[in-house]
Amino acid sequence: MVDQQQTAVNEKLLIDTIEQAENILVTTHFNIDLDAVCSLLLMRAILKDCFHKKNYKLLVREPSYPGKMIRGLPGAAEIQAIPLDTPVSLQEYDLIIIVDAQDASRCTGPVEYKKDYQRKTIVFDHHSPAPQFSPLLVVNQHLSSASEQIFATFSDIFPDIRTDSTVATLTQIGIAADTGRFLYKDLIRPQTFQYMADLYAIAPVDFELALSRVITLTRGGIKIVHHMLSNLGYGDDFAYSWIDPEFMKQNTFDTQDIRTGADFFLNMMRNVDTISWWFTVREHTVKGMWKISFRSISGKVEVLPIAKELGGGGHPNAAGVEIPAKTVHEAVKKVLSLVQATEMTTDSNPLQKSP
Ligand SMILES: [Mn+2]
Repeated sequence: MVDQQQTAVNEKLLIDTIEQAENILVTTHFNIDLDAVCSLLLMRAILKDCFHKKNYKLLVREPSYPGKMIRGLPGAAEIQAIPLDTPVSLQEYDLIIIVDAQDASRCTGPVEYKKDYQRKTIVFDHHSPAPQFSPLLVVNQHLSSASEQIFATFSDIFPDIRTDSTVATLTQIGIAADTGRFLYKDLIRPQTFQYMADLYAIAPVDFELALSRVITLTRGGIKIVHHMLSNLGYGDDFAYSWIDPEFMKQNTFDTQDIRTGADFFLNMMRNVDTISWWFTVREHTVKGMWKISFRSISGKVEVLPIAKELGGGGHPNAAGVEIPAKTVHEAVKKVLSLVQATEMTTDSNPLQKSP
């Protein structure tokens, strides 16, 4: 965030810890996105080229191998996808690097993340920090993306990576993906564009092609969008919708259908009439839990406070939370009643305010 104070990175601790580590695990949140993938692969490039490490593992918690999203990215073949319910032993690693997530709860699934593991964990992130998690080191200057954070940190320490085409490609894609192609002002600083200009000169990325990995809507996804449109409801300046589990049972969707459909719907609402913010509800992989996603147009209202109120987190204009409820309708009602009780705060930038 632009106005957030930038904390200096403890470079000595970072370098010493990585140098001393023999077995390194690099992991990220479930439901991986392009920033998470690019961050993983940036860490791979840095561990190999700058630290000459051979014993590292890149792990994502996904039910199926996220082939399409990662295909063609340098190093992608080394990413291992392990289903959520498969145990992973964290004991064998002497360093765990978490990228693009605040804490281990979004990375390790049901596997218990013991307290001692926090002391051998380094986090590279750009979300608001999780207060209950205290790793050895958190590198988070609230930049546009975890990819930008990793590049910013290591290009300071190892200037040579600024001219590396693998690093240039991954950093640009991670930044472009997480800023929604530079749409979200809270995430972007002049330095972000400076990096983009310098890195584009090293390796020009075809952004339409690179981002088509994530914004493509599958045919199943279109059915989900259609369903969500039929459930659309409105408040005074907001809209909401949900995915009915009954509808899911009547159809056969894969994870890509659900992800691309739900994301497409969330992005589409940005362009609807006088809507300032919106939320969607869908079933979580954990039974009885519901995934609430909030979005708002920057300069109008912030949705982070309401997500926090429910126990979640994220960014001012893009936040989320998982809540327990018996039915999807109960989950929607829970959010709606909280909305009535909460005054939505307005962003501070007057130039962006709606008339
Ligand atoms: Mn990210």
